[in-house]
Amino acid sequence: MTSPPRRLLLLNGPNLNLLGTREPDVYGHETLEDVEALVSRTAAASGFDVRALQSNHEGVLIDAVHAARADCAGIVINPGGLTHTSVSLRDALSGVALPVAEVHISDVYAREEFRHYSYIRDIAAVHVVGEGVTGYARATDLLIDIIAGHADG
Ligand code: CA2
Repeated sequence: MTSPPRRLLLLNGPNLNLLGTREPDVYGHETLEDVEALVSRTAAASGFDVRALQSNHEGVLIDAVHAARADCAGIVINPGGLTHTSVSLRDALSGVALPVAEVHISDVYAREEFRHYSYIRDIAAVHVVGEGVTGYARATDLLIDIIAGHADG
């Protein structure tokens, strides 16, 4: 049997390109570039590389999930507002059958009720919420543990 590719897909959904430019009280001061560098550094420490994509378009994110089937071992995703609305993104993630780590910078459970429900949560192997941008690093490590067979959730 061939071993899984040592690559992760990092996906950030709508509006996360605005990180570090507005609402620092909710999302902090770090930029999307900082997030991508953090995840790349974290993954590299375990010998993984990272393909990073941010999009404001649901279909672009879905296409990236489909493409990950070919050459990625897992997906770290902050789906942004699509978390709470998108059956199609959920279907894509469950369709490719790669382990998924769902990350939210803010504590969605301490915010408006419409942010409490996630279409992704029950299909994600890892769920990290409310730890700020550093939550991406913990989610990456947990996902790599699962890929490497060192943990089961
Ligand atoms: O806490 C998170 O990471 C969220 O996924 C962020 C989404 C929100 O819809 C989710 O409920 C929780 C929103 C991303 C918007 O990002 C911005 C960043 C800076 C300024 C404005 C928006």
